[in-house]
Amino acid sequence: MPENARIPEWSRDIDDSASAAKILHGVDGGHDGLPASREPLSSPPTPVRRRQLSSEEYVKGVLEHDRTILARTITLIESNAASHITCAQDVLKQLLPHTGKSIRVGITGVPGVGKSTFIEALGCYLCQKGHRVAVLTVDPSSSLSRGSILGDKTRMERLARAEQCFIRPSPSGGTLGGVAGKSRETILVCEAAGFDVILLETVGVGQSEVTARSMVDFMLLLLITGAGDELQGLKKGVIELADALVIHKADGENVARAEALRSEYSQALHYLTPFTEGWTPEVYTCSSLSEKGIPEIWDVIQRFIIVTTESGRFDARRRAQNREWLHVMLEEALRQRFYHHSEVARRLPAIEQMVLDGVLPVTTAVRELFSIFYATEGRANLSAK
Ligand SMILES: Nc1nc2c(ncn2[C@@H]2O[C@H](COP(=O)(O)OP(=O)(O)OP(=O)(O)O)[C@@H](O)[C@H]2O)c(=O)[nH]1
Ligand SMILES: [Mg+2]
Repeated sequence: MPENARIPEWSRDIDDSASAAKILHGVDGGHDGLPASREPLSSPPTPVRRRQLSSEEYVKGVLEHDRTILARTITLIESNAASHITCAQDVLKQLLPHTGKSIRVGITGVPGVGKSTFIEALGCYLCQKGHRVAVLTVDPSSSLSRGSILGDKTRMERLARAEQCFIRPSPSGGTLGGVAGKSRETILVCEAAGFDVILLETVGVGQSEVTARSMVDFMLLLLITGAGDELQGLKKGVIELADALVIHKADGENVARAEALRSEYSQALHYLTPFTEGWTPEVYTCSSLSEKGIPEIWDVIQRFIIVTTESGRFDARRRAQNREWLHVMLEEALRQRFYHHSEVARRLPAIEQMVLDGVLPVTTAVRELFSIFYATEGRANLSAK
């Protein structure tokens, strides 16, 4: 048995105190509809120390489709330790010319709508067709829903075993550029490793689908019957983010209800503004259990890619997404720098109190804080020269 063979490929191999990916203890049972286990789950494995690779070794491994090195590269990218950031940026820079050649698909919907099961069905179908599929999750809430790794590994059991598939649980925790910053870079690394379809699962209950939308080419919204719009968190804006709607779990006794809901949403779509210019979203039904409707959804995605590539929308969107990413990262960096500035942090509570007591106007408080920031920033810059 090769060394570390029993260690999952997503486990951390470097000092992870600064890592964005936190591996949580499993839950004892009852999670996610799974039966309670009699045996308590064992403690997480002791982190293994492996030799840190050079940036050339990371790049070579990824380009040669080495799954272990791919996983280690993502771990490196998720780390916020200064020494790792330098190496990660070097690796990314070298990988950049090999990225961008995949179809990036976002899958969203409320918890329990069947996103993971759908990804398993679509992913297996794509692997059979010869595609290489990477599955990532953008789920800022995953630190709260303990055990999501366990849940997804169980939902995607068949896909997880497929040679042409790579599943990566999401990082959690506030980091520079947030979870999204890391997910975007993870997409790039997976593309460089030859994955031509990226499936991004995100829970559709808030900001996360907006974030996911800014990373993908095509967005799929899963819906189920009997949940009611309110339950599905379906504000007009969420539906408007989607390039296609799917009434999921259209099997057994649910087929007729799913069909009725499909025509209801088809009507509703007439009143909404499509997210992608030149593309009219439609509503489909499918079942991941029976796999009925899965190939048709892939056909829709392919048609979308052809239509938007011909119109130039595809490239324009990717460019706009990169611009947005740059500015999101810049804003985050500025914010971090400001709030972590020692003098600002020291003086902020008193100034805040004066605002609360009504003795200092907010605009004056902002100006004062900025002059504190600039005064010492300037000195720091001068002394660095
Ligand atoms: N009948 C039927 N049940 C399904 C189908 N797909 C998923 N389910 C069931 O729906 C439940 C939730 O499935 P998941 O795939 O975990 O849902 P999810 O949207 O990923 O959930 P979260 O990750 O918690 O947000 C499971 O019990 C599945 O077995 C389907 O096509 N038909
Ligand atoms: Mg899921």
